[in-house]
Amino acid sequence: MARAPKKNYWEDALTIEEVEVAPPGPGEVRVKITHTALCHTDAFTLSGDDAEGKFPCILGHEAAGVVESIGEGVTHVSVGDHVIPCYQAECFPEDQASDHCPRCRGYRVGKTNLCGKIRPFTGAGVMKSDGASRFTATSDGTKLWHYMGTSTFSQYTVLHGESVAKVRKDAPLDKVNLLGCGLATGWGAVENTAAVEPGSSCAIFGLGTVGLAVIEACQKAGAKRIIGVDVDPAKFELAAQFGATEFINPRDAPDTPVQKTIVDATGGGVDYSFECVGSVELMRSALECTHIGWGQSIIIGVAGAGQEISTRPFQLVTGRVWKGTAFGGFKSRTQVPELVDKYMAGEVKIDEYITHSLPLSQINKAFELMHEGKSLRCVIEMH
Ligand code: NAD
Ligand code: AHE
Ligand code: ZN
Repeated sequence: MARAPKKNYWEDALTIEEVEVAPPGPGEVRVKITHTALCHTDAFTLSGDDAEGKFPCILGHEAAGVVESIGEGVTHVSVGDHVIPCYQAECFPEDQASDHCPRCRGYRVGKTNLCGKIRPFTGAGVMKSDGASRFTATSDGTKLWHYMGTSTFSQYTVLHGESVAKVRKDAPLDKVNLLGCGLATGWGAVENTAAVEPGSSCAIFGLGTVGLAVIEACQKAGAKRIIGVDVDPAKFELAAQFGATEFINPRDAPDTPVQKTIVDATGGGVDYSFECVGSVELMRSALECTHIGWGQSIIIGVAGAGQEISTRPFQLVTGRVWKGTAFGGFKSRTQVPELVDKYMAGEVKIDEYITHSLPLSQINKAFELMHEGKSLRCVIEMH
């Protein structure tokens, strides 16, 4: 449990406490979480940088598990189904048919994967049916906020039905949990948001799990040059295994802006760049290292409350495009099961992103490893 924000999130990150998890309300699903991983966003929120962070709460959003019980009206999953919680919910066809919310029109025609039905409630840390939390700390009766509509750092959690993707039972839950965030995001940023074409040049800023997933997808898309940028050179060897063709450590040339280094090395700039760190300064570099006239830069990293991006408008006037992506543009409930199929068919990597596996009792160790840059994904065994 995250009782309060901590700037130094890696120092005794969470308390491990007994929590009462209420039965699912109408349209809700209670899930036994078998495995969850840490994503950088959990640390970001714990650090207090998240404008939407609410405490005390139960963090976690990259998980898999088994349906334990369902609330009234739930028909798309049954007890015993294997599922992946999805922080980007996806409403049901009947919602879209009736223009349930102002976003439905764009959602139906594929202009966005951001479903507006559940998002206000996941942002507020409560369930839609009654505006309340399902978590209570046993020790002192404190109500705990939900996080991202998932709260997977709990052995049981309650989800909106719209946030529950049913997956095939032969898929290993200790692997496919990574599809709940980082991998889907990186792959989708390349395939859906940028739509990288064969022969392209790409620069990836930040070679953590998300950045490596971007590299994997760039290689699959046929990109010819894949430039990995990181301040930790230990990441370069790994990035090469995922498909990066060359590397830049901005600290090697502290007096030269990294965008200049890339523009010079590529005869004018890359076709596509991806920011996978969450630094507004790097977001500017990522935009400005793309080619005049057509370069596209995709923001994936999440920046702290109050921070803003800037560039000379001339960068955009002259044809560069700034885009962002949430969950890689995938519609979650329907497309996550397709990603599971791809993994089972050997078309995408997952195992290679899992560097550590720890029991729930050692979850704070996972935050330390992340802070030290020693892990990609650390999977927590929840039972
Ligand atoms: P991570 O901690 O595993 O990786 C971050 C990488 O960035 C590390 O390799 C680190 O060495 C590198 N780095 C740090 N500062 C740098 C700098 N100044 N220049 C170059 N490299 C630098 O994180 P992750 O889990 O891969 O997540 C990456 C970012 O993506 C985070 O901001 C996270 O919150 C965000 N995210 C966004 C979405 C989305 O849907 N938009 C989904 C998942 C994660
Ligand atoms: N709450 C933050 C923004 C956090 C954010 O942008 N989250 C990403 C997912 S990070 C997953 O690891 C996202 O998908 N955002 C879109 C959404 O609907 O949440 C803030 O700045 O307030
Ligand atoms: Zn995440």
